[in-house]
Amino acid sequence: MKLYLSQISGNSHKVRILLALLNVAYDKVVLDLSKHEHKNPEFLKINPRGEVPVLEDDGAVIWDSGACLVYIARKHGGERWLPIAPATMAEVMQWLALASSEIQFGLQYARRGVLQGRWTAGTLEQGHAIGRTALSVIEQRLQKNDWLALDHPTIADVACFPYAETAPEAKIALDSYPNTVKWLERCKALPGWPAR
Ligand SMILES: N[C@@H](CCC(=O)N[C@@H](CS)C(=O)NCC(=O)O)C(=O)O
Repeated sequence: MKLYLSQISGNSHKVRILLALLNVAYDKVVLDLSKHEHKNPEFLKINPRGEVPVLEDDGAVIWDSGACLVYIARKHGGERWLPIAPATMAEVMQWLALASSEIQFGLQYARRGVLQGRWTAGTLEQGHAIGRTALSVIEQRLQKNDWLALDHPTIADVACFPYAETAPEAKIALDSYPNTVKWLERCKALPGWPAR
């Protein structure tokens, strides 16, 4: 298995987390986004979106962090990380949807703007408004539950973790989200959970 990633990328971090939790060996190809290596013609043949992460395995090429999580969970995670019963699978997938909508367009893009000065998808204020929607949804769920989708950790938690953790880098303090802070710690305490 080969993972194309960048060190700063929260989406790459999601895939690294699941591979580490499941103890799956893989080779890393680290791209330097500041040198636009993800826009090289060679890489665009692998991912026409010109983004990391991308996973290659057994002839399959999978781009998008959510798709990578689904692939790894189904291949290596048994029933635990992505169950296949209709209702439970859907409950997990709704959090992957949050990760690729409000979390990406709010928390991820506000962080990118703050750290890299790139504001291609709205202002800091707009990013904060969308990002706070994501954090409120997470916070509300965690008021009565330890994990996002089910009563144990799943790829829902992995998908939502990185940009919730880095919200302060997007200038969103987590003080107003105490259950989210506890959940971040709970995630990091899982055996094998890798540092950023
Ligand atoms: N929805 C995609 C988003 C991927 C994405 O935004 N990747 C960033 C790094 S975290 C990237 O490669 N950005 C390239 C760019 O901004 O030009 C996913 O979940 O994988």
